[in-house]
This record gives sequence, C-alpha cells and structure tokens, in this order.
Amino acid sequence: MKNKPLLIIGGGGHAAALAEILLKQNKKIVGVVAPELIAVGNVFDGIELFHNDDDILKFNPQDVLLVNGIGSMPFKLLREAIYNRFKKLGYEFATVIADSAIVSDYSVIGCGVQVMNNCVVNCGAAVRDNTIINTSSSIDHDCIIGAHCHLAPGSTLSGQVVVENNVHIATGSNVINNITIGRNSIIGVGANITKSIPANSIVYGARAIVKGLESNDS
Ligand code: JB3
Repeated sequence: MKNKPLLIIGGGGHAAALAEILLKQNKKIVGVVAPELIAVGNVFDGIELFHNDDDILKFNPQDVLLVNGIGSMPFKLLREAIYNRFKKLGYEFATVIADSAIVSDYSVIGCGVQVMNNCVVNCGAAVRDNTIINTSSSIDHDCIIGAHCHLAPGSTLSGQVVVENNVHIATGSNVINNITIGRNSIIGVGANITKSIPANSIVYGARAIVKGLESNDS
C-alpha cells in the first residue's frame, strides 16, 4: 500500500508542507484537489489540479492513497468531514512522517496521521487516525493522542499524557505528565497545563484558566 500514488486534498499551507515532505521522499503525487491553490511558493508546480472533491471519485480507491491536506483549527470541521467521507467510500489515507521527525519504533501511528518536520514521538506513544502532530512538537513516552486532533507547532507533552478525540493544542503549549485533556477541548497558545482538563473546555493563558465550552457532544 505504501507506494501507491497520492492525491493531496487541499491546496493551502498545510497541504504544501505535506507535499514538500512527500516530494523529498520521492513519493508520486498525481493530483492536488482544491477549489484554489493558495499556498505560497511553487511546491505544486507540475502537479495536476482538480477543483472538486468529487474529482477524487475518478480514481479507484485501490489505486491511490489520499493525503488530507486540509488543516485543522478550532471549530473547523472540514478536515474530519473529508476524512470520514472518503473513508466511507473505501479510500485509504496515507500516514505521513517527515524524514526529520524522530518516531519511536515502539510507537503506534494511526491511519492518516501526519507527523511534520522535527517532531518527536517517543516510546510507547500512540497517535490515532487523522491527527496532525505539527512542526517541532514533542510527544513523550506512553502518551495517547486521540483521533482528529491537532498539536500545533511547538506543543510539548510530557510522559503518559492522554489527549482525547478532537482536541486542539495551540502553538507552544506545554502539558506536564499524567494529564488527561478531555475531548473537543481547545488549549490556547502558550498555555501551561498542570491539571487535567474536562471535555469541552477552552483553556487560555500561560497560567491556565479553564472555562466550559457549550457542549457539542453529539
Ligand atoms: O498551524 C499551522 C502550522 N498551520 C495551519 C494548518 C494546520 O491549518 C494553517 O495556518 C491553517 O490554519 C490551516 O492550513 P490550511 O488548511 O492549509 O489553510 P489554508 O491555507 O486556508 O488552505 C485551505 C485550503 O483548502 C485551500 O487550498 C482551499 O482552497 C482548500 N479547501 C477549502 N475547502 C478545500 C475545501 N479543499 C478541498 N479539497 N475541499 C474543500 O471542501
């Protein structure tokens, strides 16, 4: 499965960062799928552009792997929706691990996970489906990161941290060991987390202040 040609969904900054990682690995990218290319630079030069997600259906699910190049920000549900739509249609998502990342042989990386440049995923850690471990983030031993999460650049998790599904950890946040961050929570930029966070919370400030979000549990 590993060497199938790739279709990148999305044409923005996140997709471009993924494309560069994949091109450096000599992966074959047969198309970018986006209403418009807004990434700066010419990383997509020479790659066919498809404007509509339905164009993906022209490809047999057995013949390609998809790369979810839609980024992930709080309250934005498109990335997960696209992942679920095409999984249901029988497509597989590539797991992307940058050459500059250090990922333990004793970690478990789920389907469609993206470990970007200069990350560390340590021994015993697990990262579930469609999660982004973004640039220079560090996940230490025995952490469990749920599905559809985004650890934004420079996030640092000590050992045995549990992050449930659909959590956004913003740039430069730090989480001490043995903490649980409940599902759907948002950890604001630069927050230092020293106590477990209930589901549906929003946390902000270097000295973490916790408030409840409207519960969006379905
Ligand atoms: O935090 C970091 C380091 N990066 C952020 C990333 C994780 O998420 C970044 O700052 C952005 O917040 C976001 O990156 P993304 O998704 O690349 O954002 P943007 O640069 O706005 O690009 C969005 C791309 O998705 C554009 O090419 C849009 O045309 C495309 N797009 C929008 N709706 C879509 C759809 N593409 C497809 N295939 N289908 C859609 O429905």
